[in-house]
Amino acid sequence: MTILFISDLHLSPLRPDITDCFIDFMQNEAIHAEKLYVLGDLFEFWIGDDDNSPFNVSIKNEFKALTEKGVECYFIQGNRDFLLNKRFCKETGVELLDDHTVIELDGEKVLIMHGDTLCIDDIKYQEFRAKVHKPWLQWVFNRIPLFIRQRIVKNVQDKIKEKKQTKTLCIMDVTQSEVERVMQEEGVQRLIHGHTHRPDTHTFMSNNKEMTRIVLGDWYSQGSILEYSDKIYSLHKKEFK
Ligand code: LP5
Ligand code: MN
Repeated sequence: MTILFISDLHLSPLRPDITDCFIDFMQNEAIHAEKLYVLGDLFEFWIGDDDNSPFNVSIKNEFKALTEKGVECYFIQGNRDFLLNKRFCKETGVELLDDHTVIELDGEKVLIMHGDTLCIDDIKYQEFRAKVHKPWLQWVFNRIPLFIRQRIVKNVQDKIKEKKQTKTLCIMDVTQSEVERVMQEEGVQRLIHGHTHRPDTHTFMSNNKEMTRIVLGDWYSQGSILEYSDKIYSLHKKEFK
């Protein structure tokens, strides 16, 4: 049994190297897996399920091909594709999961999430997140013509870019007390997430229990995949061709 986890690919037509690596991964690695979990930020930005650009259609086709071959695919929204929703899933056979989802692997409960909600010291981001997750705002946004949505996103992105550059790396990492709180609340000793782009495996003690937090890597300069096979987790890179 092989289960794969990926996140933070930030796919866009501007980065054909990432896209090629992703397609190679889907067609030659994921196809042999039992399940594929995408833990958010698959896309650089997802503007809405009605954006059927040739690029988006080509990515959807990769998922469709996989699910039709019997590979179960699951998706958790990231901070860049929080507008990816039911229609994408219907078109591809992918199942949308809640941001905090507990799965069971060989009898062990494992919490999976994107990871942005763990960065609670990044107060400005958390305020921004709360705003863009308001269902009424998303409802309104989804009904604005596509080309206007694209302009809005571009404007907000430009505004945010300046603000992000003033933040410290520490503020943009997870807050350890929040990690422990969430893991205790969900009753798990293993957590897998992305978002921070700092691939690693952290082990620590909390309430006299050994906890493990596995962080997935981004795909900016190579692919990054977590594989669970024969009860072993391994984080590996996939070179761009
Ligand atoms: O992904 P990464 O690592 O680059 O940065 C994230 C945080 N940034 C984001 C922003 C998104 O990438 C881009 C979003 C464009 C949104 C368009 C919105 C359209 C409206 C939709 C309505 C339903 O997620 C970054 C974190 C970093 O992770 C690490 O955790 O720090 O957060 C920021 O930089 C955000 C700023 O701190 C807050 C800026 C507030 C700007 C307010 C603009 C007005 C928004 C109005 C929304 C309606
Ligand atoms: Mn993210």
